[in-house]
Amino acid sequence: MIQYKHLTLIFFCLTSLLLCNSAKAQFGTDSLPNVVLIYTDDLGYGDLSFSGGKIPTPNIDRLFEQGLSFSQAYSTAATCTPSRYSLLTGEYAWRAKGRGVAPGNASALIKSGRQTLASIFREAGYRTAVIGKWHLGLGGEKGPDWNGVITPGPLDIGFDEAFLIPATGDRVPTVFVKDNRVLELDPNDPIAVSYGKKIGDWPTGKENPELLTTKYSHGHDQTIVNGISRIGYMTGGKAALWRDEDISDRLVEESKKFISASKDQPFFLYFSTHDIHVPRIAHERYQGKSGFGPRGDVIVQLDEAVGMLLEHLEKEGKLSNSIVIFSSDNGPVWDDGYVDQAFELIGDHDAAGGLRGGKYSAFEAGTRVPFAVFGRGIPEGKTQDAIFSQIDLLSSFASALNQKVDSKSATDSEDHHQVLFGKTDEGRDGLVQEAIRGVLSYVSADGFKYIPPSEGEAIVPWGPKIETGFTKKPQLYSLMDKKESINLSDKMPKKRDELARKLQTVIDKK
Ligand code: NG6
Ligand code: CA
Repeated sequence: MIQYKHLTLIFFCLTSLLLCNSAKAQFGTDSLPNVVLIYTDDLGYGDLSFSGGKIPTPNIDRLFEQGLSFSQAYSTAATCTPSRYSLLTGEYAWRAKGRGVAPGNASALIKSGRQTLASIFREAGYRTAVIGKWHLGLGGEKGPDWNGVITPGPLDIGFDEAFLIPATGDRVPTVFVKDNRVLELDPNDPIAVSYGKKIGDWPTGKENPELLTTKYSHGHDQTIVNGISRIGYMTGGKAALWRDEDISDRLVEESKKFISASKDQPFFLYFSTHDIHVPRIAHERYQGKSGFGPRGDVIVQLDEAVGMLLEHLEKEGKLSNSIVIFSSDNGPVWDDGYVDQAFELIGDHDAAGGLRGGKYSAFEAGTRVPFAVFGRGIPEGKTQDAIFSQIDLLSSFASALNQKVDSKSATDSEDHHQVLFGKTDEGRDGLVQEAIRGVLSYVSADGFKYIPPSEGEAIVPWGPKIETGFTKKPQLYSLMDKKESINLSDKMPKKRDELARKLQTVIDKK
């Protein structure tokens, strides 16, 4: 006689089989594809030669030309930390305070054990890694212990491996963190970091400008490392300091190692580049190569890095079984704190690709970013015109992998895997963009954009000469008007009110 426990076992086996098979069915064959998410920093909608940029980016263009290129994909915010927070958690960062651009000694913003894009992959049987810029805080309430075990961090939210730039290249400490320790730290030379008072006796940009090889334009006048003054003070950890010129190569090398080590398991790699954030210090072999100054040179470097990754995937026989996603965390910026002539040398290269604003802004260039999906099962050479938000990667991959989404934490992530994989152009109804000062706008699928009245300054007040999009009047634009030049708010009050209501509904969502 079959006993109850046998029945349970049979039932369990059958459901696992079904679940497993349907995960495979979503991807079309019987092995799961590797997924590489290339997440760049401050790369604009028009920065690739694919989209009209003047600096050749043949390797990245390949992803757009031979994959599915999105005309209207968005990061959730016009700065880094909130975009990355939403990308990984599926929750809009503005739902709680303290998720703006994080200082270099911030504590971990994503709670241990929380479901993330990475944990979805891990649960589905993938090896997972983050290699590159983190900028989501590390360590407990007191912040990271740079001389000990740095936890919590990425290893506590779904990543098996981590090789990190803890915050940004322009924030101390300028060291890599491997898994949960500072790499190559000499215990006899401990690191100390401060985001308040000066500590240690290392020179600063403010006191010793004659020591600078790259000058600052605003902010960035604190501890000098490698001839560049940074945000924040540090001392110690000499053996662990990076050389800015080598960052890109190092991240590629670490990624290659991770890819090669993935033998019998599919992998998810979150490859989070330092380029093209400031300070824009390309390796010597790229310096002066673009003809557009340091900003152009790091675009060339970024393109080469992507080329090296693709080549390695190919060499390892893994490219045909991989999906590669390419995007950026926010729009372009020119002078972001260092004198590198980004404005002066821009020539006819339009980094914003005809959109208004840039990084920090409520206008489209703040969050409408390059986005392509390439590889196994993805239509070749097609354009996706549906609106798409990076916040949906979590639910979309969860769906494709038959993983359950914790809707209590990933409150804002919707399953649009059919849009992501180019099977339909029926996407979201609308999405919310976050500019600086927490100003939220709403983009609707029918091609309109609403920016509510706000008090903030019309131009970013601390240096980058970028329009914020803030005025005391409500603004409504048709997105056919690429430059957001004609405010339709008075002409189309019904539409304006409809979008204002929709925005409020998202804000009020519990
Ligand atoms: C700003 C920095 C800017 C950049 C930005 C974060 C100053 C004056 N400006 O505060 O240089 O680091 O933060 O950029 O300090 S992000 O892409 O990581 O969001
Ligand atoms: Ca950024």
